[in-house]
Order: sequence, then C-alpha cells, then structure tokens
Amino acid sequence: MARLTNREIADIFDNIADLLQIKGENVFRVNSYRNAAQTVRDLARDIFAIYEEGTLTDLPDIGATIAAKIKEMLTTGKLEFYARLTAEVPLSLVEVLRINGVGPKKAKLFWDNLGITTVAQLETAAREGKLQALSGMGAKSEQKIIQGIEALARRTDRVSIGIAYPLAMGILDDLLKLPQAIKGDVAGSLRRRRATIGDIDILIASADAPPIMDAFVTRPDVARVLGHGPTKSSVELVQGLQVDVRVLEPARYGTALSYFTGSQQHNIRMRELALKQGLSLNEHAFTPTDGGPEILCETEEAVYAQLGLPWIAPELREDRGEMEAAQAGRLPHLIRLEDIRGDLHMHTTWSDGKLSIREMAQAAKSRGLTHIVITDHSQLSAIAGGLTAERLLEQQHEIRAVDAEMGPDFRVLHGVEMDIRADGTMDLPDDILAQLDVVVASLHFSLGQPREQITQRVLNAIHNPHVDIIGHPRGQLIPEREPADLDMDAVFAAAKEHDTALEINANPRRLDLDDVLARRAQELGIKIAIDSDAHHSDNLDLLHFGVATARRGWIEAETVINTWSTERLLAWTNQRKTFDE
Ligand code: DGT
Ligand code: CA
Ligand code: CA
Ligand code: ZN
Repeated sequence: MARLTNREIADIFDNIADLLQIKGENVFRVNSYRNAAQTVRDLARDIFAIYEEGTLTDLPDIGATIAAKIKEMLTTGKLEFYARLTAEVPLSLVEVLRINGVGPKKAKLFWDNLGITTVAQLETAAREGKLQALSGMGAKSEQKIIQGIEALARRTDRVSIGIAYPLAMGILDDLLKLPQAIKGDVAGSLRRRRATIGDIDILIASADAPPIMDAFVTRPDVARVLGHGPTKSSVELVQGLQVDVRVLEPARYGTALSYFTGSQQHNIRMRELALKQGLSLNEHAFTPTDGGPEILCETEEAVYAQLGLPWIAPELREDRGEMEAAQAGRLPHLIRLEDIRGDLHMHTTWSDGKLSIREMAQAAKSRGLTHIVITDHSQLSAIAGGLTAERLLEQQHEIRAVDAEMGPDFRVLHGVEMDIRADGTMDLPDDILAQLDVVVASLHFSLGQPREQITQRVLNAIHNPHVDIIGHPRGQLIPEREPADLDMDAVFAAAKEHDTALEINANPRRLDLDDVLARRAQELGIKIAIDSDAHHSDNLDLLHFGVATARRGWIEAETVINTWSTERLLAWTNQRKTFDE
C-alpha cells in the first residue's frame, strides 16, 4: 500500500468540507476540515514523520479528532468517515462546486430536485432549460451557470505569467497599503518568473496579521475563500487563480521569503547545505541540530549568508547549477531591464499594429529607450495587413521622417518581420531586404510541418545574409499551441555559424526561446534579441517578461543585442550583409 501523501490527505479534508457544506452542516465543523486541509497542504515535512513523532496535535488546526483521522489514513490508507460521507453525498458534487456561480446550496438544489451529481449532467440540464424553473433560479442564473461551466473547462491548472503577474501585483499593492503591512513580496513560481504559474503566493511582513487576512479574503475579486486563518489565507479569484497570502513577523521574513520562493528543488539543496553545517532549515528558521536557539533571518541575504553563499537571484533558483555557481563565486551577471536600450521588433498601423510610427517612437522614447526598429509584417501575412515590397519602401519615407523629427538622442530604424514561407523561401527579395536596417524573419504559417521541413525553413532564413534575427523561433503560444518541431541543434549550429541572433519574444504568450534554450544558445556563443513584438504602446511594457525569461536562462547583458548602442547595432547589421556571401 502506497502511503497517502500530504496533498492527498489535504484533498480528502477539503472534499469532506465541501460535502459537509452541501449537507448543510454548521460552518465551524466545515471550517475545521478546511483549515486542517490547509495546514496539511502547507507542511514542509512528510506528515507521516510528524505522526510517528506523535506531534500531530501540535500543528495548527489539528485537534484530537482530526489527528485520529490522519492516523487512520496513514495506517490503513482509508477513512471510514469519508466512505460513509461519500455514500451519502456523491463525491462528484465537489467538482460541481468548482463552477463559479454554484455554491453548496445550489448544488444541493440541483441534486435534490433533478438528481444532478456531475458537471456534465448539470450542463445538459442547463442547456435544456431545466434549471430556470427551480426555486431561486431564472433564465439569467441558468445562463451564468453555462458560462461558469465553460470557464471551468478552459481552466487549466497553470496560467500564463502574463495573466498572473498583474493580478498578483494588484493584490500585493493593495495589501501593502494597509497600515499593518511593513513590507511584502510575491513569492513562488511568480517570483522565479516561470512562464506559467500554478498559484500566486504573496508574503507580507507584519506584527498584526488579522486585519491583513480580513482585507484579503473580502476583496471583490475573490470567488471563494478556501481558507481563512490568523496568518495565512487562500482564495480563488474570479479569474480562476488561487492566491495564498501569508503574514510573517518581520524577524522571520527572510527565511519565509526564501522558503516560499522555492523552487522546492532549490530549497532541498539549501536544506542539505544547512545540515552539513549542523543546522536544520525550515520556513521559520535555522535550528542547530544539537539544540540551541533558533537563528532568525530578517532578509534573504542573511539566509544565504548563513550558508556562506551570496544572494541568488530568484530566477536562478531551479537547482540547475546555481548552488554550485554560488559556492564557486561564479554566479552570472544577469541582464537587467535597465540594460535594454533598443526594442527591435514592433508593429504599427502599417500592418496590424494599433498606433502610428510616431506614436510608437514617442512611447518608446518616454520609456527610456534610445532606439527602436519598426518591423511590420510582410505580404504573406495578409490578414495582418502585411506589406508588399513597394509598400515597405513607401514606409521607409515615413520612418526616416519620424527619425529626423525625434532628434539625435532617439533613433527610429527601419526593419521588417518577414515571413518564412511554407516552401522555405523568403517573403521578400534580397534587394529589398538590403535596404533595411534590421531584418527579423519569423515562422507564422504551416507550423505543423514535419521536423526536417520546418527546420529547413529556419535554416534558409539563417543562411540569408540579410536576416539578422529569427523572431519567436518555435512559434509556440502559451497555453494553446505547442512549439513547432524544430531541430534546435541544427538551428543553433547555423545561428552560430552565420552570427544570426535568436529572439526571446517578450510577449508572455510566446516567451520563445524559453529559458532552457536561451541558456544553451548563450553557452554556444549565439546572440540573443529580447523584443516586445508590440502592437500597441502598452505592449512595450512587456519587455520585462522577456528579460525575466533571459535571466532564468542565465543570460548576461553582453549576449543580448538590445543592450548595444544604436551605432554598434547598425555596424553589426551592416557588416553582416557582406558576410561570406
Ligand atoms: P506553482 O505554484 O506550481 O507555479 O509553483 P510554486 O513554486 O509557486 O509552488 P507552490 O505554490 O506549491 O509553493 C511555493 C513554494 O513553497 C515552492 O516554490 C517551494 C515551497 N514549498 C512548498 N511546498 C514545499 C515542500 O513540500 N517542500 C519544500 N522544500 N518546499 C516547498
Ligand atoms: Ca505558487
Ligand atoms: Ca502556493
Ligand atoms: Zn511581430
């Protein structure tokens, strides 16, 4: 018998809370299971070890009754009480509760009157108009339930950082406005800037947690409260994301921040290192294994210093060699957003952008950039208003005019985002490309081609002496479109040979190249571009996602052509035109 894990036990307690709620049990009983689930879920150790030590009831929200149930699950793999409960109330109703707009009362209403026990049955009934006649229901609420079911189907377990990041920052900002909050951070995968996020973790330092918890769980964007404790609470946002907020005393903040930033693998390495020094490390503190007082860390720097390490940037904390690098004093000098001087891929009303060349130039200048390259689509992207060779040369007049207008401190350069056609040819002739400052070549169509064919298309683009950058190389869209089946070894070899830059597209739906590929590219000595691919001035603010992905890939400023001065960039593209051809 495989022993039940913390998570499985937590899930069972959560299910019990849901089922009791549907039964109409009192809120204290329901919450006791809900809170126990949260405690078990948040444990840093295997609960079986705690059970063996006999200290289960020392845990918050675990009394004798709950502890007995944990023991039963750990030792028999079953829970009699849970079996009886699910015989009475079907377990599949727990899934029905996940639909926004369906609470325990409605779930019971549908079950009692129509015998509905699954989401599929509820959807059928709603579409047949059978819900609206029930008491307290109507056509409108029936429609809302259909929408809720559709949203549930779309809800994957992970969401794009582009969605999670602004939500998290909004919540953090609001919490930091409370007078009780001293400081705070986003933690977890979001602080490490993973491309996709499971849930949002936020930490706040404060000596007075309850008002912060109350403010958090009563936010208007909360769909349901999953747990509301004195120092930690979890909610599901109306957007479908889970958010965990924890409040720490300031003296322990650094240890908690380090722990909850993860990754779990990085934490394990930290703990191993601590143990070698005779210290046990958990989310609260270091404790000497031979007894003695806890060592508290107010800052993360102090946590790392305790282990004799320099602070490690959160983007590196994936146990991909960062511990060894830190110990050897060889952490990379990661690129920062401030290092980016030029954005080399953006669109205007000449193709599918929303703003004029002038508006994009002004927006970029006001954000502190020194140059941009206007890269509208080429003709094959007809739906995006792609430009013919003639239109492209017409555009050059306007670009040169706006460039002159902007003055000497800001340059507007002329480029194109040229399609690489399905047959492997380029969408514009060489004599046209030769007249541009920077050429980005991208795959937009026939991305499902077999490996050899699609790889050859990219190789053809790299072999073209006018192509400077391969835009969003694999064409992935997060979460719906898988990357094209490119032979990246072949792409890297060609990019290295021809000194062609590969793009990290900063749009959070793309983030392509990803962190792992970007790191390999840098190791091979290949240049990287980090571009917004903006279609509106607001999109220029997405660059930080590209920089974050680069940092996760250990990328240093010197690798990235956007950190160069305008002169250096132009010297590079000009010299490439005469390269070996
Ligand atoms: P996510 O939410 O799936 O995108 O990824 P994370 O990394 O945000 O994971 P999450 O929210 O489950 O936990 C936040 C951090 O807390 C995680 O990065 C490391 C730490 N943590 C959570 N559970 C454990 C655990 O069982 N052991 C260790 N060592 N650390 C844990
Ligand atoms: Ca998380
Ligand atoms: Ca979490
Ligand atoms: Zn583009």
